[in-house]
Amino acid sequence: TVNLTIDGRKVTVPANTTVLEAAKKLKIKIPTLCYVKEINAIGACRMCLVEVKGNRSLQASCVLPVTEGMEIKTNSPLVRTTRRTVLELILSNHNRECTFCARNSKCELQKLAMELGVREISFPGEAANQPIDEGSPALHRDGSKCILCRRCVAVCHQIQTVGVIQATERGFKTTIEPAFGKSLDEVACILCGQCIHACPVAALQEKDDREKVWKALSDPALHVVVQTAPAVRIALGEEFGLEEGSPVTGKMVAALRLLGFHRVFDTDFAADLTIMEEGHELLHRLQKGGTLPMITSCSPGWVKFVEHHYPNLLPHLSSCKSPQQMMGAIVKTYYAQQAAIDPGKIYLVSIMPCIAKKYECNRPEMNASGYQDVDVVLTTRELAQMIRQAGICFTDLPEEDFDSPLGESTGAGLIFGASGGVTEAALRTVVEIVTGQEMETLDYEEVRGLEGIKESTVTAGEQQLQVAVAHGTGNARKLLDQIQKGEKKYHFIEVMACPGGCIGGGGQPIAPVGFNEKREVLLKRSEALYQDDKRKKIRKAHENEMIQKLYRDFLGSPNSKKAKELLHTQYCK
Ligand code: HC1
Ligand code: SF4
Repeated sequence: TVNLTIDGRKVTVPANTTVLEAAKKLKIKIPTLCYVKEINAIGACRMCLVEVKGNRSLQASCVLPVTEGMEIKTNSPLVRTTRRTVLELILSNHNRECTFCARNSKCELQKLAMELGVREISFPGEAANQPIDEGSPALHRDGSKCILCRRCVAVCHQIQTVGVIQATERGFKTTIEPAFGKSLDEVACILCGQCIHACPVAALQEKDDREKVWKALSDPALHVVVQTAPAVRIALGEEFGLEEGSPVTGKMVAALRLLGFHRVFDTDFAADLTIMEEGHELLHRLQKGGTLPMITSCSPGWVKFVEHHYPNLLPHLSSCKSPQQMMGAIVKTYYAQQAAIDPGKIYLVSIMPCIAKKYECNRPEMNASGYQDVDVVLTTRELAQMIRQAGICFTDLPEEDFDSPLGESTGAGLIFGASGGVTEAALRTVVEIVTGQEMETLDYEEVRGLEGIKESTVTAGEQQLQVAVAHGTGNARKLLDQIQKGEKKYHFIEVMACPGGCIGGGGQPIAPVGFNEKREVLLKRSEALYQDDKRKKIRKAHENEMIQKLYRDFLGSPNSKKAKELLHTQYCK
């Protein structure tokens, strides 16, 4: 251990600790912008400067290791003036349209300017002319707001191992962008949106689609239907000041009705349907010697990752569409028939925790109903914005239920939102089909939690099923590489592109940066899903009566010709 003094207080920390982390132990807050523990300790923004006794220049505390007897000052006149100057320099080159910025009141730069008491900027200077990139189907990248902290670069390279953004040029011309100044749609970006969560400002955002939805809602010719993903209901409350992991399902449904949606359906229903299709697909592959392991296909960022980076593994992906797209195909066929509504007049909006869903709904093959199956996707954040805009007092709303029939769901569909949930939901159905017996326990603890790669062996009759779960494409890459080298053999693999699964999706309320802090939030959100699952009367997809009715009245059986046409898809290299 090492003993040092910070602001006159003694502290003992393990060797290799940085001064920044040592100060945290004393609850002394040193401001940072570029720092993310473990993945981005680069001392680039200089906000964390401190005075070190015996040293003439100030040092960046995020990269300064502690030494025995060190004496640090974090709040001396020199530190205060210098930090303010550094912040003013950053601000002088930042597009300061705070009043109408998407991150207004949730911006780390704005907060720091407030905390350090900046009232004017002494360097009006010339602002670098940074471009706006609107080429991406789901992301909006505004270089004029970028503060060059490189947190997005760290996440894209190190956590997601996609690596499509980096610093180009030098000095005043430095820009964070894809190579050769390309647009994000010209490189292999998977649209996971994890860079949005990393960004302290609003240089990265989802494409704003709210106006399309307002327009549809005020069009008397349209029947406007909405579906909500499993992970939205346990995060939306955060946008209204509720604690992380507060389930707000009933209030969310009430808010959607107040916004004017004619029907409020639940993507959980479609997740149950996915289990029926995907479970039978797995059984078929097991029995007929099909391609194994079968890998889940409901996360569009993950599908895009395989298409770009592992095209030879595409036959492993389940041919099932994602629940969001299955819902689209069912709304514009079955529901349209039942409700006697022209499917051409149905406008289907999805509320998703995901950025890549905006791209998925526009994939050209996603029109099995004869229409675009899902018309537009809003993120959890965009929905919250619409609720605020409509003047709805969210926390005071009563609890309301989803509409029938496509609002009926089970615990299986619900837990899709957390990493491991699809696997657990699939096992609850597949094992029962194979054994023909009710299972004793429905909880597969081994596939829950935030471990990067989870494995389990499950007995299904005579068969031992080897399953694996990965979340975040960096973890998935490790798993795929082991499979390609023949080091690992599995029957079923679940991958979600975002760390934590959909609960950590790029469209969710902005969570704190730093992996421990974020981990806490993800754990609370997933706990909320598992608690809700426990409370559900029905927890197995095949026991969903509305799903049974859908097969009886419309689809026939799982993987029938009609089900294949409407609910399955193919991928492109
Ligand atoms: Fe997901 Fe899914 S779980 S992909 O994370 O399979 O977005 O929540 O809606 O489609 O159900 C997202 C969540 C979501 C689909 C389902
Ligand atoms: Fe990288 Fe994902 Fe951001 Fe694309 S969306 S730049 S893949 S982090």
